[in-house]
Amino acid sequence: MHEQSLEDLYASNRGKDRYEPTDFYGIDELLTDEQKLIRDSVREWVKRDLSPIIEYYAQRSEFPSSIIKGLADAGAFGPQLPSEYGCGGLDYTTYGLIMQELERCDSGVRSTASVQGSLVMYPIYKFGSEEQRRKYLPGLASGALMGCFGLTEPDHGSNPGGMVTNYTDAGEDVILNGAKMWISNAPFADVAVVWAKNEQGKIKGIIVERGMEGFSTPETHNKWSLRASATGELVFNDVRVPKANILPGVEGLKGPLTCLNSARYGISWGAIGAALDCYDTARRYSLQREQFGRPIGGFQLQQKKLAEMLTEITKAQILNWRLGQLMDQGRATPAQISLAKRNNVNMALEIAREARQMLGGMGITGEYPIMRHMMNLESVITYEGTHDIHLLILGMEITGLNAFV
Ligand code: TGC
Ligand code: FAD
Repeated sequence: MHEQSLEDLYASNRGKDRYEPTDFYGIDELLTDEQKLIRDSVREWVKRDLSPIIEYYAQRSEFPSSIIKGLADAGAFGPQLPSEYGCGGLDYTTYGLIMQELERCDSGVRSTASVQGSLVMYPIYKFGSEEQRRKYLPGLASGALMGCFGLTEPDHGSNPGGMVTNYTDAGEDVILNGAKMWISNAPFADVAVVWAKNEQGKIKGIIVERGMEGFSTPETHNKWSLRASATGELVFNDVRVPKANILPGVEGLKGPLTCLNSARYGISWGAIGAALDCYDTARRYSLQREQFGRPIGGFQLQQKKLAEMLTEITKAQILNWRLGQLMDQGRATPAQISLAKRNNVNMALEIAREARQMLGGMGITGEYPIMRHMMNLESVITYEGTHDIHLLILGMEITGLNAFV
């Protein structure tokens, strides 16, 4: 793929994103004016500044770093956290709507925002000291600092409690050793919220900064999914980290899992965005593409696909509207969030597969976003708890019996 300047990309692709949202059951009437205003402004930003360049960056397997400021200005970094730290001070429904609009364009870009807001800023806000909040949150909200979240290890993915990354006491500092794998934003992150065991074997969160000796972030290459998101490892070789960087407010696996509740919630909205884009693309294509002398949208088999897509999207929209209310009331349970993440991501992936078929050969090209969504969603159904892990979480909720062990 030949090099193209950002100016050329914008000049040749601006205005080509003709996405029209679908709201079959009038969910808009349940949203406040502020929620709709913010959602619409993110939608406009996506159309103007993100859509024209996303395919190019995904094909090159490169994160479009030029969008960081735009993401911050759109309020995508920590919208649900208090404004006194430079964050949005908004409700969880608005947070979800922002994630929906970002993932409508690309799951990788939503990933960058999810990690920053829910997995880096949220733990610093929730479990950090006041000094840590003031030191990091304003920079993270403005995009001056970017962060990543290190939980998964080469030998501990679904079972993060088995982690081996650890630190030992060294006076004013601790010495951190180990490695994290599959870490979104790692290659360019300025700070990493890392979960590691202390000498008592208890999991603690610790803020590691780029430049600390012995800390490196090699990039993971050859991904067929989330190509516009940078993924990497976090490697700690006797890294000396000040004790002041340990998050004082939590101990144990519930620390990272509490952050995952917020991020999984955002994903459940993001997935609807990806599904809406696939549905909208397939619907419009079906009206333009003619075979056997008429638009393929006139054939019953294609209508069945569209009708089922609309049904599943509508069910997910209603589910999420209610989940947003529960989040805002502080009543959403981890199992309720698991249900939404699991259902909505699977729904989006199935819609992407069906929509891809509706476009025939054109569906596999970068002329349309569907194949990119489909490949992205293979990661989304795996990270933040796999499809099967969320089923087991629900199974435990229903029966009270733990099927993990
Ligand atoms: P278990 O014994 O069940 O629980 C250990 C402690 O954690 C508490 N807990 C939770 N707390 C808050 N929220 C939740 N959702 C919680 N689930 C469990 C639990 O009460 C207990 O607390 P305490 O005080 O008794 O110690 O844990 P387990 O070892 O049996 O494991 C089960 C579990 C839940 C960890 C597993 O089911 C799981 O969720 N695995 C998935 C791992 C995962 O999601 N990793 C995600 C890595 S980050 C990522 O993918 C980011 S991608 C970002 C992007 O690019 O968008
Ligand atoms: P495994 O845990 O090895 O699972 C393999 C298979 O076994 C899965 O199908 C799983 O469902 C199944 N399985 C596991 N246990 C059970 C069981 N008890 N019963 C039945 N089936 C089971 N992690 C981070 O910490 N930070 C990040 O920023 C991050 N970003 C990511 C970005 C990408 C693109 C990807 C792909 C992953 C990312 N992850 C991140 C890691 C992600 O959370 C893990 O990949 C995920 O939790 C699954 O772990 P695993 O890949 O080790 O699979």
